[in-house]
Parts: sequence; C-alpha cells; structure tokens
Amino acid sequence: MSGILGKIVRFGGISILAAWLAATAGCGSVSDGGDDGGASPGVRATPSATTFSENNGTATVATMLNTAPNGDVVLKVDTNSSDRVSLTPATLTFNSSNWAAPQSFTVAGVNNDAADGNRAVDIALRVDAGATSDSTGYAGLAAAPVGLVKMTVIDDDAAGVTAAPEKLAVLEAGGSATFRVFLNTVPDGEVVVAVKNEGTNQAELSVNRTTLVFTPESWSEANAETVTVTGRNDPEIDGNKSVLLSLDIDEAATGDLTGYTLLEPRVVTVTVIDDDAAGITALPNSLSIMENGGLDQFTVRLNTRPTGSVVLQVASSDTGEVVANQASLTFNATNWDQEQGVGISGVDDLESDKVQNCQITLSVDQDRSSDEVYKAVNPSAVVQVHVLDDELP
Ligand SMILES: [Ca+2]
Ligand SMILES: [Ca+2]
Ligand SMILES: [Ca+2]
Ligand SMILES: [Ca+2]
Repeated sequence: MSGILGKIVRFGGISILAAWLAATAGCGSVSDGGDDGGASPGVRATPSATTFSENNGTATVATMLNTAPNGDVVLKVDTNSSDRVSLTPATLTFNSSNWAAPQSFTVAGVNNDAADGNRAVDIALRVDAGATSDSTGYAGLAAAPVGLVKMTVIDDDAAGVTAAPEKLAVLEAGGSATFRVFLNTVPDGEVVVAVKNEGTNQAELSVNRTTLVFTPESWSEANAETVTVTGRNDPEIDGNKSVLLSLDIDEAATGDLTGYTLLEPRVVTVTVIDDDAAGITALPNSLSIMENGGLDQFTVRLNTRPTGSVVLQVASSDTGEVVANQASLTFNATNWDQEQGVGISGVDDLESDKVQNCQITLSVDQDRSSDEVYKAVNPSAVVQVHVLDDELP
C-alpha cells in the first residue's frame, strides 16, 4: 500500500479527500517517497494555481502536512502582491492530531478602479519557526516557502470615456444644453480629451469647450467636466439636424499608459431643433386713413428664406374704399428679409358711411410662385384698414 492510500485509510478518507490528495503535488522539501517511512516534513496545497476576478473574486486553498508532527506547526500565508489580494486567515496551525485534515485559507481580490491589467500573484506558505513547537523537522524548513500557489487576478476595469447624456437636443434659436464627461477608470497620468465639432452639421451648433483634462486625482463622475452646447439660429426651414460631437483622446497631450490613448472617439449626438415656419409679416397690420386723399403704407417681408420665388398678390377687400399701389410683391432667397412697402390710399365717396373696415390681403400666387412651402401658407397675411368718413354729419 502506498503512503498516500495509507493516509486515506488511516483517517477514514472520504472521496473528496481522496480526489484532493490525488490531485496534489508534493510541495515540501522532499517529495513523497512512496510509503510512510519515506515521507518527509512538508506541506501540500491545492489548487496550486487558479484565476479569479479582482472584483469580489475569491479562491480557496486547502493545505495539510505531509507527515505527523509531534507538536504545533504554524504556517504563515503571505503574498508578494498585497495590493491585489487579501489573505484570510494569515496563519494556519497543525498539530499531531489534525495534520492530515485539510485547512483552508481564502484569497480575495482587492478591487480598484484602474485598468491595471491582469496580475500574476504568488501566495507563499512558510513555517513560522518561532511559533512551531514540533521537533520532527518542520522548524528547519522556515528558510524558504514550503508551499507556493500561483494566482492570476483578473482586472475588471477598462479605460473608457463616458458622456452623460450621449444624446441631447437644443432649440436652434440659442437653446442650450449640457452633458458631463468623465473617465471610467483612474488613469496613471493626465488624459486630455478633445471635443470636436467637425461633422457635416457643425455650423448648427456652438460648443463651449475644446479640451477636457482629467488627472489621476480628478477623473471620476464626481469630478466630471461639463460641456455646454448652444444652437445657432438660421432663417431656413431646414428641419431638425443631428450634430455629431466627437470626444477624442489627444494622444500627444495624454500621459496615461493604462489604455486611454488606444480608445476610439466617443460620439455625442446633439439634435438641433428647427424653429422656422413659413410665414408673411406685414407691419403695421392695422391702419386708419381718411377716405378723402388719405395715404399710408405698410411693409411686407417673409419670415424665412424660401428655396424658390414667392409672389404675393396684394388685394383690397373693397376697392371703393381703399386701394393699394402694388398688385404683387416678389420675394426670393436673396431679398426675403428686405421689407417691401405697399402704399394705400383712401377712395372718396359722398356717402355718410362712417368708418369702413377693409382688408388688404397678401396671398401667395400659386401660379407665379415656385417655393412649395410658401405655396402651402394659409391663411395669408391681412392688414386691417379703417377708412374714415369725411362727410359732415
Ligand atoms: Ca475594478
Ligand atoms: Ca483594476
Ligand atoms: Ca431659426
Ligand atoms: Ca432653421
């Protein structure tokens, strides 16, 4: 019977212990010699290698002695990477009665916010000679580790830039909105983010920042940088426009080595909402004139830049009371916002008809206009004209 099987039999081994023993390589100073007589003081640890996440990941390592001691054997558990793992407990004590019963310690990942990569970590088991009362040879092993476990701690962080929100909207007539920008992980140097407005609709929007600087001290959401975007007004009925802003790492200015210079640009989409609607403005839109030679005028312009010609017919509701000096006005993409004057004059009569309320109507000539949007403008603009009677009562 081999030494290992002998131990299993002797301690009433259960199947899990048998499996553990079968999978365990000797870690002591001397390997198992094949029978009880050949075993030397040493420590077995399993698993001998494992992998877990820095973020709540743990591994459990079972240990036992190779041989029965005649007093206490105290093992210290330590690591070369206490910044990445914590060990519980830090010591294990075996004695003559429990030496072959596995005792476990737990290795837990130490979480951080850095994209610091996976880390190979060594866990060493050493004999604490000062605390060990055994005299069969364990204290003599204190100079070097009696067990070594290789761990890989998996990083759960990835360099990245967050914009919040990533989609927003502003009115083109000076409307403003903001978004915040921060990093997903702590960098190990300065990270400079360029805010670029270089897309096809860039003219629709102004942006108040061109550069955002993050440092190892100010990188998180709590230290987010704020960017304000403001719509740029125009007179066109151009519909809502999407402006794509690019948050791009300035590689030359960035000192970080944790991955920020490798990032693709982050895109923030700003919808600029059109505020323009076709319309005709006539001012003043209410006039009073004497029927007997009274003269006045109003001006007319379009509210938006048309894409074609817009011909307005000028019509009096009662040419027996008031007439206009223009039959039509023509606007186009060039002169749409230049006011054109329309003169009106009262038409005398001999009736004692008091105040006559008339209208000068400006309506889009469907045949002579080419701008389809203006051809649909309805109702037309109307100027109220109060024609004052000059007959004596
Ligand atoms: Ca982490
Ligand atoms: Ca990390
Ligand atoms: Ca506008
Ligand atoms: Ca517009």
